[in-house]
Amino acid sequence: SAPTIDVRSGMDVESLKQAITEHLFYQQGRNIVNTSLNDLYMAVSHTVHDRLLQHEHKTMNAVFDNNNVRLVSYMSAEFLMGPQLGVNLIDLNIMAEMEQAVQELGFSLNTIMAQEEEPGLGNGGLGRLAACYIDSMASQQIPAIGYGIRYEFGIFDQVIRDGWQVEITDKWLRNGNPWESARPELAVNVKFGGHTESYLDSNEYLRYRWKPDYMVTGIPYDTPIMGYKVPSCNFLRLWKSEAEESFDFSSFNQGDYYKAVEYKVKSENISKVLYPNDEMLGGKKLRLKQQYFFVSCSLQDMMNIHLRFDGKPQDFHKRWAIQLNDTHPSVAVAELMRILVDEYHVDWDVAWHTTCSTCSYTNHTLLPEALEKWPVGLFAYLIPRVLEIIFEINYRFLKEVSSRFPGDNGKLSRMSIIDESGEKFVRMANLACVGCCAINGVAELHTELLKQQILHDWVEMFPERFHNVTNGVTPRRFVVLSNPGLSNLIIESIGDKWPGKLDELRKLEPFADDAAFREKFRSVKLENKKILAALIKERTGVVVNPSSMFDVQVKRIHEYKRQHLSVLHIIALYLRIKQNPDIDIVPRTFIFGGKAAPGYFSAKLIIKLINSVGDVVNNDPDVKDRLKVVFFPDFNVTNAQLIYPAADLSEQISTAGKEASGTGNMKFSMNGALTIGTLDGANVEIREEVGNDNFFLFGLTAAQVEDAKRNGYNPHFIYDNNEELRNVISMINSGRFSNGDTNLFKPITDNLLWHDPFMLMADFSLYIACQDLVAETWKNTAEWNRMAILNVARMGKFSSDRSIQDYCEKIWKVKPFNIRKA
Ligand code: 26V
Repeated sequence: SAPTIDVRSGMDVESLKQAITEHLFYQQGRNIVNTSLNDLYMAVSHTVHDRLLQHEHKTMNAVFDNNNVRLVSYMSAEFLMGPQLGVNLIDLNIMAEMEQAVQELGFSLNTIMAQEEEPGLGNGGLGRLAACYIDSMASQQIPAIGYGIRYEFGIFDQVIRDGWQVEITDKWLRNGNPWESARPELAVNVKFGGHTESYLDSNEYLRYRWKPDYMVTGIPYDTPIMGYKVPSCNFLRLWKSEAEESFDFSSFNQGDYYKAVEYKVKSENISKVLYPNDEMLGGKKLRLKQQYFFVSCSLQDMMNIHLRFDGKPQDFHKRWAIQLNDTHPSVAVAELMRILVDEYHVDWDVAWHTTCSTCSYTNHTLLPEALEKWPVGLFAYLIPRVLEIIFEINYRFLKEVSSRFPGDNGKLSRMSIIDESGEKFVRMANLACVGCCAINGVAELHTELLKQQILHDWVEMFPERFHNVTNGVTPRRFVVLSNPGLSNLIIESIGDKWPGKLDELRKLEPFADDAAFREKFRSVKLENKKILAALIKERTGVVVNPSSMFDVQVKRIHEYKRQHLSVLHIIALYLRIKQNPDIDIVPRTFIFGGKAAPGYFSAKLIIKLINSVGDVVNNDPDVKDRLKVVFFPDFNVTNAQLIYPAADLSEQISTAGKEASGTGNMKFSMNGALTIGTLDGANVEIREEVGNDNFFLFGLTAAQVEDAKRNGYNPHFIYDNNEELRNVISMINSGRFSNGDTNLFKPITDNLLWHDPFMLMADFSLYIACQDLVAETWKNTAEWNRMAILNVARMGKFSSDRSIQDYCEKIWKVKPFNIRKA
């Protein structure tokens, strides 16, 4: 019998076609023959969104029917989501049906997917991790809400002009967003400014209330987050700030129209723009407002949900586990206390137990300059009642410290939430450590260094709070969606269970020794490289050879990540060619990508250096196209999905001890790139998993880096004693890459010779030697592909599903909730 068409939830081709056609007409006012690409994208996405809502609705009903379920609240100032259409088709398992439906309507699904403007609501690793984790929570059937900010402008778009980075506003909402639903009925208000006063309640208890200067309304916008081939669907709830309705009314009535408008602008500014936060934000008032705004909105929303279950306010921790993604939301500790104590009149000690039992904190960096602190004065001005609560938390906490460690004043001043060494600051990491029952690092090495270095005092005080949860990435987006060629090859060989159970990939190991499989694997990689080569041509004009080795470093530009170490290697190879034009050298295409914080001068100069070296090397006839250097502009999730699958060599070359984990390293390896890397972050564990023989290791260890610094590291001495290094640096200083300008790159070379805080000089010769080994290995295609296949086969540990299972067991104490069985 003919299938019955169901335009809202049917998963067959006919239903999808009908749904697309109806959305196109009734939502976009178009029909198939006169549609624009964006209207079509909107119609297809609304069709998918309908189906997600069905699952979301069922999931929420099942959860609200069950009084014993503990929910996870993943609080993050950033969610770097990437495009939504493709992953949702994979999660719903209707990619093939949608492809056919769209084709029968006369279009191509790839073109439609390429129309999506990604929500770039994050800077890099931290924000992308949050996106992978909400994907995995849904796939693991953990009831969870991701809470954050609906920035009107996400991370800036990068264009390259004359080799320099130029930032362009990210107007990601300009063509509409079919994935979100505003929920104005769930709006909440957030207080700012003013003063506090005490009063006696009806039981004669001393209470405090906050008389704010003004209030801002938070409107939640929900995006469904579908699990992979399971019925569970969670959501991401992002807050948009608006003027509180009743507030401007009074000033308007008094005729002060401009003041009312000014207040409206001030309110809406809070969720206007994402800070490109690899730069110091000390004192950025708006950033603190953003943090308090989204934390307060989220906690009020969570309390409303808790009360809907008939929960008592002090039992909040039984309903909710909060994960604080870095210290950006750590004001939650004080805000939850304020809500419990001031608004629900819970006793301080009971409220403190509730708060500590609810919250956990993930640290994402060891760099001391990245530790957040806010001037006390700013806190007092913006959120006076919250500051009073922090003082009270601190007073009680320091009493505890001095009774545990009598007479240790150093410890007292280091652990105090308030930094009183000069101008007073609120230390956000200390607030998080005091008020969270669990604290974790993001890779084994990172957690160890955290315990030895910046959080040492806290380990002595609360050893039981410390955990490691090694990061992971979602194989749905970064393998199944990004690399269909590889996915299909794996499915042909070991079946299709692996995307939801990545340890299954181990079954690929025997295929590493199968010449026919290796050949198919090689040809998949080559096809991916051809696609990227075409895109490189389109975006940069540079023609690259798909059969050359694609040597890739894509990530934020930062001195500790050492993009410039790779540049020194490129120049060394260029010099070898110039000295001996007939030299036998492995053809390589060096591909860089990444954004620099707009105020980070050195990072922007590194981008200019990469482009300048590229201009010379790419156009020198002596090179005979054996080396190409490309800076791929505007590295984002969309571009990343085309770059990882095309990489042969993954550069993970940060100074040991500086990269907390890295997650790009995992995406490369899962897509069959070999890694050249230091013993830093998750590289250590990746190498452990894939095997030492299948990983190109070089460089000082974190301990050696520290030792060298202690013993008076002298970069110039290394330079004096290494001829190749001297020639490389001289070539830069000669103006060869800067049209004779000998000053342009001086800030970089001077820094390397006289300071070199990230020890490029110390690692240079080890890196070059290791790269020579990489080149030797590349010449043996069978061996290279064998190693690459073993990398893919052994990456199971780095699925974000495993990370989420670790959080559930070690930290949240929550179990999967099967909505079919509920
Ligand atoms: C912030 C700042 C601000 C001040 C100037 C220097 C600086 C450097 C880095 C940062 C970012 C810190 C937070 C962060 O994004 N960490 C990243 O988190 C990823 C997910 O856990 C992890 O894989 C990366 O290694 C880590 O850098």
